[in-house]
Amino acid sequence: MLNSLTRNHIPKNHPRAHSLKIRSKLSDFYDSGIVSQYGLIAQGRGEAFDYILGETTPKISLKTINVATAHLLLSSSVISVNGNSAALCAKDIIKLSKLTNSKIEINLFHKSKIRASKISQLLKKHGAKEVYGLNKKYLTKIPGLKSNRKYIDKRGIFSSDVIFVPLEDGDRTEFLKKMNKTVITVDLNPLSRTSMMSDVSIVDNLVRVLPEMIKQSNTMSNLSDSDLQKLIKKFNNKKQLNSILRYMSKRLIDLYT
Ligand code: PTJ
Repeated sequence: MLNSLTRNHIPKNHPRAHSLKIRSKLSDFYDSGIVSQYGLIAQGRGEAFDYILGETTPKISLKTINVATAHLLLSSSVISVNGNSAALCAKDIIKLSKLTNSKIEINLFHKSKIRASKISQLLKKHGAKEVYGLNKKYLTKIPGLKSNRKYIDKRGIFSSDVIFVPLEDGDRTEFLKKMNKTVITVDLNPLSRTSMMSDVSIVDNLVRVLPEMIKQSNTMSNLSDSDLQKLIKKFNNKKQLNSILRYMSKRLIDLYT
């Protein structure tokens, strides 16, 4: 209630109005039990990096988004959802999953049955038919991973080739790679363990990435499998990460001088 009031009182011409609205939205979803308290901290961490990016999608990231979309269109894929990604982008997650025929699975770091069920309800409200990761009967573990992210669904992440991980920092990517998965991540921090370990690291804000992936999925749906494969083959993630780091460093210097 208080948060909705705050949102209504953000002046339209406030220089940080958009960012404040997103903060307020996340705070509302914290109140309703979708986002964990740590999710609010993660948002602040992301904001700092987004500030350096200039709060727009750099051209470099557009290319990475293109390759990520090619992967989703080409292979059996799952979109992994946590509290923050559900709160920020539930509608777009469903749209993208439909366009790319990807499954949706809830995977939480701060594990909570109630929160998982609320996230599932939110996703279903936006049109998700099936949400994996909730039914204990189908859960198995990522070998070697200690955190709660180890629980994965046999029908979802366990049996899919490409795992799309929006917004997390941790060791899951490394262990998914040990399972021979192709991992696509979205993380504003190019130096996070997740960004460093994944096959396709999108360094950008999830709220901009998903609409772009939806747009690209529509335009790329006519491409043949071999065209999609060519895009993937040409891509070098390490080079992309270096370019984005250089881009961010230059922005910092330009802002200073
Ligand atoms: O819902 P749960 O329990 O699974 O918890 C989810 C969070 C996000 C709280 C959990 O995964 C966590 O603690 O994440 P970290 O370690 O804080 O990492 C979050 C990463 O996401 C950081 O590197 C942030 O820079 C980045 N980030 C935050 N917001 C965004 C983002 N990246 C892209 N888009 C964003 N909007």
